[in-house]
Amino acid sequence: MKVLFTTICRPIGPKHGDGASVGYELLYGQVTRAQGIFSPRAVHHHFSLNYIALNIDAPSTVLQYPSKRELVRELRRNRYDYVGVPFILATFHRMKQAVALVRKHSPHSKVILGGYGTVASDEELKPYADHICREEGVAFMRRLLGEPFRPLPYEHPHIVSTLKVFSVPVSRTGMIFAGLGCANGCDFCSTSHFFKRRHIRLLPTGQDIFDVLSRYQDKDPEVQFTVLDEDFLLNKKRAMEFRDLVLQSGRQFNIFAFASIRALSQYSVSELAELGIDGVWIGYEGTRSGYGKQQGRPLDELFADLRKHGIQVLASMIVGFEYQTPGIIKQEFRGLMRLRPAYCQFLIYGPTPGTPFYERVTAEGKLRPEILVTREHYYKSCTGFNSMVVHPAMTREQIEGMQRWCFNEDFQHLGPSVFRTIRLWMSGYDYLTRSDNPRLRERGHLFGKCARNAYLAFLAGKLLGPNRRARRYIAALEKRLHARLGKPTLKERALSVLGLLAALWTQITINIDYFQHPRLKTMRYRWGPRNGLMRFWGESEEGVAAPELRVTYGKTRVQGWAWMSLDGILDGKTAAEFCQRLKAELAQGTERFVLRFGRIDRADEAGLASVHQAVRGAQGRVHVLLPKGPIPVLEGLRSLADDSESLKDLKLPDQGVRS
Ligand code: B12
Ligand code: SF4
Repeated sequence: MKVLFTTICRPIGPKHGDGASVGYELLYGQVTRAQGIFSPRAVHHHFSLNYIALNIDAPSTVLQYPSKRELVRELRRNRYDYVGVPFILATFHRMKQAVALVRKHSPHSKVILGGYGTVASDEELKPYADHICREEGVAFMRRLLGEPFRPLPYEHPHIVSTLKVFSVPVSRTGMIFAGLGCANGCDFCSTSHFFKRRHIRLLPTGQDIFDVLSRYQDKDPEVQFTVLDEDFLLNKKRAMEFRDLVLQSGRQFNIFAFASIRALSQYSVSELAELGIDGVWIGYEGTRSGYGKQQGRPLDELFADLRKHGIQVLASMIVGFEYQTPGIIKQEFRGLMRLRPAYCQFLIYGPTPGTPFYERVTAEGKLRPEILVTREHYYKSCTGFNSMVVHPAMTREQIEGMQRWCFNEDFQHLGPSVFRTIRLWMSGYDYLTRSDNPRLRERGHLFGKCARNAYLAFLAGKLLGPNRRARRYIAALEKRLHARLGKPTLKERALSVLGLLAALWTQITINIDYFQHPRLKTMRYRWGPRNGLMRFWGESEEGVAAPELRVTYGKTRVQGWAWMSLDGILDGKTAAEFCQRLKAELAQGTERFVLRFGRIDRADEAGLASVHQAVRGAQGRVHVLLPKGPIPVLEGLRSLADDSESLKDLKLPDQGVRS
């Protein structure tokens, strides 16, 4: 049984017939969209596909943004039993194209549709789908493929996206999947109602979160994090458990997360900084929107406190609430500007099927008739950039115009977000380096380091900033940095000239639509060893190395001894499975076991703890044999090692039965 997961095909975007904001990037498409060359940029994959592929047993392939030709090539090259396609409403028409290619070039494959686009009705989706997933995808796929139930937490994929400023890579972000859905149930929210206002904790405990972040950081000490979980900090018990582990470990994380005012108000901002939070996405929405999540600390106080600690805020505001008029929107916008967020997003209050807002406006017959010409046209408009509901005070043009005005004014008024961020680093540096708390002082110095690394952006900012005021502000900020962190070296001066050239080059690439589309990324899971051809095509091995523990098992002829050899990756899940098996063997009456550890590439605390528990629980029947010499990953098992003479004399074969 083989499974292919593929995203919709590139190229996508307004120039290719999609909605104005549709693309591969979050910031550039939906947040800093008015900031042109100053927008930080990062391509985002459809992460759900890697997440699911890693957690099913069947061999699978993930294609991220293939062209039509590349998808057809993959369909022809391998015989897939199932093809999974994720989509959202705005890409419904793209899903149809991808499915048509599957039907034509791999007619025997069963098509599975998943993602938030499946809020569309069965009637609409049935022509394209053999199966529809409207729930958490791993459990669904395992059920569909007849694989046994797997409890949470699942294996976590290693997905890093690179952030670029002026086309130059500046940081790497590890994506963390901590939860799905949200209990807050705001009336317009697709994800909350998709999961029926339940919060599914993909990483149920603070320990689970800590383990995943640590694994990323062990591979790349500089990596930063984005946690995908709708209101990450609402579950205080989990967050505080995570914080305790962070403090004990002495690690410093930099985490961007989604958090409501209500959730944030449960903590002091110092606690948030200790936990590693350096950015939060807050729904500012509107001053009279009245959502429960907006209850908590007064906004001006909370935002000022966050700024002082160097924590960036991405604030999202809604345009098109019934109580709003252009005047009220401007008032609310000015209130938002006073809070000085690093980033702003402005979306139009839009009805998505499955939400209470949709139910209400359809019942009241308020969907704009021109949007409803065809169902597909309506879906294509579900981007947050189209006015879809008849408004008591504003026309469609007015609402969409106000949204554009907000994006532009934000840029003109507060300047490029990259410089707002540098300013926050400076505030964090100034405030935290004076703290009594050594952890926070260390954090302050890290912010100082980030600000110093940003020297190269200033020349471009001073020359190309959006207006005189912004350019003067950038120049003043630069002076402040030089005074606090030191004058630029000759190398830094030279680099800032290169920064300017990179900014100009970025403008050219945008103008001629060059380098604006990602290349295909292919990942294979449980596919067997990569061959030269696969490497030639640039396929990634990440998935092939899915955590697994290889176990060889045999029985010696000497007095009922049995042995098991272990190689590979000893993490919580694989160790738990292995220990179950060991227990079963012991229950069958085998007298004594030798557990021989071979080449263990990685072990985590949960894995080591399971082995400890199993060995201790076996009451002397399991003897542990570790490789000679210091093996850092296995140090946690040192206390179990058995160096007795009887084991040394035991002749264990090199080869065993591969299981
Ligand atoms: C990352 C992200 C992006 C990225 C990546 C593209 C993508 N669609 O994933 C980028 C930045 C490119 C993006 C763009 C857009 N996005 Co977006 N995006 C998200 C975001 C923030 C996270 C999704 C994610 O990766 N979660 C983590 C994974 C593990 O969870 P998951 O996706 O829910 O997947 C689980 C299940 O849903 C299910 N599942 C999902 N897909 C599949 C597929 C199969 C085959 C199966 C079996 C199961 C399955 O299994 C998974 C594991 O349990 C969500 C909001 C959110 N918090 O979820 C919005 C969201 C999906 N985006 C949305 C929108 C509207 C857009 C844009 C149209 C915005 C715009 N104005 O242009 C564009 C469209 C462009 C595009 N390429 O799709 C909406 C969709 C609403 C809807 N009902 O249609 C959401 C829900 C935001 C919102 N709250 O409104 N987005
Ligand atoms: S708090 Fe955010 S994620 Fe939760 S329901 Fe409201 S809008 Fe949706």
